[in-house]
Amino acid sequence: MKGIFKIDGITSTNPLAVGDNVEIEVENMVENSAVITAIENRKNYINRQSPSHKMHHHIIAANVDQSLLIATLKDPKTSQGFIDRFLVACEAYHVPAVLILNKADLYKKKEMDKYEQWKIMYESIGYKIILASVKERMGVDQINALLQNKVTLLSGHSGVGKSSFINTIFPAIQLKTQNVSGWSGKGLHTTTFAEMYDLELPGGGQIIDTPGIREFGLVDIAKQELSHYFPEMRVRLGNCQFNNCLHTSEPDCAIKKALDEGEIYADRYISYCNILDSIDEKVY
Ligand SMILES: Nc1nc2c(ncn2[C@@H]2O[C@H](COP(=O)(O)OP(=O)(O)OP(=O)(O)O)[C@@H](O)[C@H]2O)c(=O)[nH]1
Ligand SMILES: [Mg+2]
Ligand SMILES: [Zn+2]
Repeated sequence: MKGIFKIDGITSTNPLAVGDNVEIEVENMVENSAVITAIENRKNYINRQSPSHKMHHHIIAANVDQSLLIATLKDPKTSQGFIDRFLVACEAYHVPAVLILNKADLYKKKEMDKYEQWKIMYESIGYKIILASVKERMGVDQINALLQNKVTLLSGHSGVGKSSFINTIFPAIQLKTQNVSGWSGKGLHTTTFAEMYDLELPGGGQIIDTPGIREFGLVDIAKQELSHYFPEMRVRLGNCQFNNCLHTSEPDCAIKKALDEGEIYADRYISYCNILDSIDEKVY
């Protein structure tokens, strides 16, 4: 890369991200080397707080058509809080999201009950949720069908099977994967950088494998905006008495009313409150 790029005026730990379209200048024909001279404007991107510098952003990927969040209910366990944070980021950046619950082969009654509960809840909000076992090739064709002609971002904790999924649909790639037995909770972080692969599908398409993420630190979302990124709240916002309602203790709040009437799931509302509490309002 030539010089320093400042994109969208944000401080990013990686100015160039997977999925970026760039202009290059060939430097040396013999060595086949080139320098990146410009990054084209992004259609969208997904970013999160850099785990090492809270003030910096890390762009996970740019120019994506959809994101698949791979979650697991066992080895490792993905919490609803993590899922909801990820969904909020996807809503904020206008990236359609699909939930995959992988490792179904390991699920017993407890996990299956949770899946059934999540299925009803997330589908009522408008998110597709697919039960899968990459190991047993269950759900894989259904996921594959979503990938045609699209740029898809794969995300999730370390060890949930992101790279294994790509290996299953595209045996020619054979990415490194690692057993999670003796799981420490921290993850093995087998994949260390994001990489895009062309899919051998009739309609084309690309898939981006990413390193596992432990926490999803949201950036650039103000408290006032947050409910816009919960689809079930977004449709009801016009009915709150105050247009700056945070839906916590204000009178005549349409969200609290929907919650009381069972039209908004308590677990989603809890996620909302937790995220709301975690947003530090920037002081200008
Ligand atoms: N039982 C079971 N194990 C699976 C399944 N899918 C993947 N695994 C195993 O889970 C372990 C971790 O898989 P990876 O594909 O390396 O996970 P990853 O999400 O790419 O992890 P990072 O690269 O660290 O982010 C491997 O041992 C896989 O064989 C599944 O459906 N069932
Ligand atoms: Mg991996
Ligand atoms: Zn309200």
